[in-house]
Amino acid sequence: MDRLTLKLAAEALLRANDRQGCTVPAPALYPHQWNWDSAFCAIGWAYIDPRRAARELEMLLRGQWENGMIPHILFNPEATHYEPNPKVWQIDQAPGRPQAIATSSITQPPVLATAARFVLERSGGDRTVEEILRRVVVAADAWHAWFLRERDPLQQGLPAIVHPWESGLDNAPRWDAALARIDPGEVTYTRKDNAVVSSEQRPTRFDYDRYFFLVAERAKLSFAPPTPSRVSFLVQDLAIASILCRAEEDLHALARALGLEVPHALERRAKLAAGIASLYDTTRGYYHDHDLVGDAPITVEHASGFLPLFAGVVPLETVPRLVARLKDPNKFGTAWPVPSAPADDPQFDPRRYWRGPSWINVNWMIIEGLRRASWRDDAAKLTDRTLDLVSRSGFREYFEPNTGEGLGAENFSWTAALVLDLLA
Ligand code: 9WN
Repeated sequence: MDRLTLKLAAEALLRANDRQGCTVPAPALYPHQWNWDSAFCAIGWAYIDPRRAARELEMLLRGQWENGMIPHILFNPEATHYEPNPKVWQIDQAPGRPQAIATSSITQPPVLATAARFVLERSGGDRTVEEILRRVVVAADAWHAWFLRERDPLQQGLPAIVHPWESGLDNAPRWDAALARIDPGEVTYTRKDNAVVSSEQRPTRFDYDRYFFLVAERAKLSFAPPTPSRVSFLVQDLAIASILCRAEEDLHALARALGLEVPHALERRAKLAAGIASLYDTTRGYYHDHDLVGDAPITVEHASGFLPLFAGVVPLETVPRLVARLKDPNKFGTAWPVPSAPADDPQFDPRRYWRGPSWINVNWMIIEGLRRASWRDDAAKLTDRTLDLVSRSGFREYFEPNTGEGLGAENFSWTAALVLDLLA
């Protein structure tokens, strides 16, 4: 596909996946509204129709809980081909849940404010867009505050996740040891994903047993803020910290541009930046996560380790070390970039979801991070290679990093949306 055909096809895909203002990630596999997917989609929509882009973000606000959390899934009652379905989340008794829409009880990486700033900057002063984004500022401010109020039990500027699904990078090897500690017992559940995508490309039964166990645990604990002694899984997630840190900066800029105040955004950003700095391992030369239940660093490497670049918090002297890992053929320098796990990791599985395949949203955040760090040539090369990958294999969910083969769902929305930005 040449670049113009790619652009037209990406636009057509977003239109085809539009469900009255929200873009489903992939109609056959994911028929609801997902949190960070919508933010990435808004970035693509900004090139087609900024009002539609703003609407995508506004649709996410329908799911906000009273405590500020914006959940990872907002359910479409007409779609029944995804599990877990709304009942499994048992949120009917949850304090402060939204009344008008069923949602999951967990969150996802907060890309919302970053996407909103992006949309504003491409909206040409459109009043309707500005009006919607003012509401987004208020909602994002409450959500960001929630992360540091309810999800940072040790007050270290490091938000913790209670479920691998919250990371958005679900079955990344970095969660294996923390999950292995959990004995889920007999969990009964239905899976529908394996009917759409080959099971060798999806999380395993080991993962799903624990995913469903942890969903039930949230309800059992009345959705209370987690502490390491009360929950089975609680991990300080470097990627969330990085994305949130970046989002605070974007929220601050967005609010100012709209004549609003978000007095705590930069303060929160500083706390997060300090938290992220504490996760850099000078001996190994990369950033990592921290397991709060096991009280130990998680030294398993992952592409998420580059996201402090996206936050713009990597010290100048550390950037070359990260870039060297990105280019090393034994680590992240595979034929088709960027593998989610390093090629020399014993857990590296080039066809299985977040354990090896390349994902376009991760590439996009790394490209943005490299640009920020003024590594323009590498950012440009990664952009070209990413576009070549999609031109060759289509708008797939993820890609085999050695062969470039498209894997996972077809017609995947954020792949199309972010291609529109990479082409611009
Ligand atoms: C669970 C929708 C979502 C993405 C996640 C991706 C995948 C869901 C699943 O799909 O997760 O949330 O059922 O596997 O891992 O990042 O938001 O595209």
